[in-house]
Amino acid sequence: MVKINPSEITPEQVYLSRRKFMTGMGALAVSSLILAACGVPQSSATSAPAGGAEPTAGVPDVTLPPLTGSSDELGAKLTTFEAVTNFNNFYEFTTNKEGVARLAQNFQTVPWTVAVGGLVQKPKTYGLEDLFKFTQEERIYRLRCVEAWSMVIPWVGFPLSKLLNEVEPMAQAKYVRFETLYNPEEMPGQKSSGYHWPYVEGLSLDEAMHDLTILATGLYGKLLPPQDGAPVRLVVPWKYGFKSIKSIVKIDLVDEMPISLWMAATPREYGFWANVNPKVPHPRWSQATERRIGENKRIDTLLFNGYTDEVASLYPDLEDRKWFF
Ligand SMILES: Nc1nc2c(c(=O)[nH]1)N[C@H]1C(S)=C(S)[C@@H](COP(=O)(O)O)O[C@H]1N2
Ligand SMILES: [Mo]
Repeated sequence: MVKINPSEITPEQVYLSRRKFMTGMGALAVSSLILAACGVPQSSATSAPAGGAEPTAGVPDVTLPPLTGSSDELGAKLTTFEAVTNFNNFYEFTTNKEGVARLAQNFQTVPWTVAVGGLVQKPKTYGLEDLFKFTQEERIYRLRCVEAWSMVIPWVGFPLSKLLNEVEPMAQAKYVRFETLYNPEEMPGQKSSGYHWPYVEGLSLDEAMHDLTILATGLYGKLLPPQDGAPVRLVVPWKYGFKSIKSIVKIDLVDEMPISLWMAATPREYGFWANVNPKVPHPRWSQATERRIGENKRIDTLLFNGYTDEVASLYPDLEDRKWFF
């Protein structure tokens, strides 16, 4: 088992102890969450209190897989937990990457629901406890931001395909549309009129069903901190980071290509597909190289962010620029 320094759990303790529901069963379930996040086996903390109170809605009782890896499959070492949780893009809070963690620290992510609907046979609203019924696994992925920096992040989550199979997409469903929470009271960036809130992203159904596409619930063996998209966010490692939408409340199966927040804001710069390609520059800068956060040297950007073997079959004609921007 990985040894975890007590100071490392502080962010979750702070973030969880603030929850307004922390009374009765809620408090018990949350303390078991903290134990789970520390990789400590759960025992009495999970048992129901005398009196048979109803479990507080939305409070998951989970054991996350502890961190096992130290590098990606190409040998690149993990970006530090410190950097992954203090250098963020989450425009709902601020466009200042170093300021997101502080502004997001009170963000209420429990209870939470994700409404899955549209062109499906069995629409379902998932509470957190439902999301944690899917087996949670560690996935170490490169995250390549369109701004030409990157990280190597040990996510915890599960393939989106498992959830989509449960709701049974209809034959007419061709795309999946994702939406972030809209709540300007908690997310001050949403008071700015510069963007069409809420944040929206989309994938083709084939992309959404690909095994590399996950819904992440944690990183570094712990629950996601708010700044990284708690309680559940998408991770699509072969696309630019902006596709990996955070703090999802709605997933719809649709027949037309969704218009993402970035397509609506700057269509000339941000297309739907947004697959990483070093040879297709952003209109304002090159995508040939990137800076790994925590390192000084620039490294070459890889086609599909290094996942070509896994995903090339999704894109029949790789010479077609439409896949990239
Ligand atoms: N809702 C929402 N999701 C979002 C963003 C955002 O501003 N809002 N930023 C995106 C961008 S540009 C990137 S690079 C990644 C950053 O994820 P991280 O902060 O966890 O590294 O989140 C993506 N998901
Ligand atoms: Mo990004």
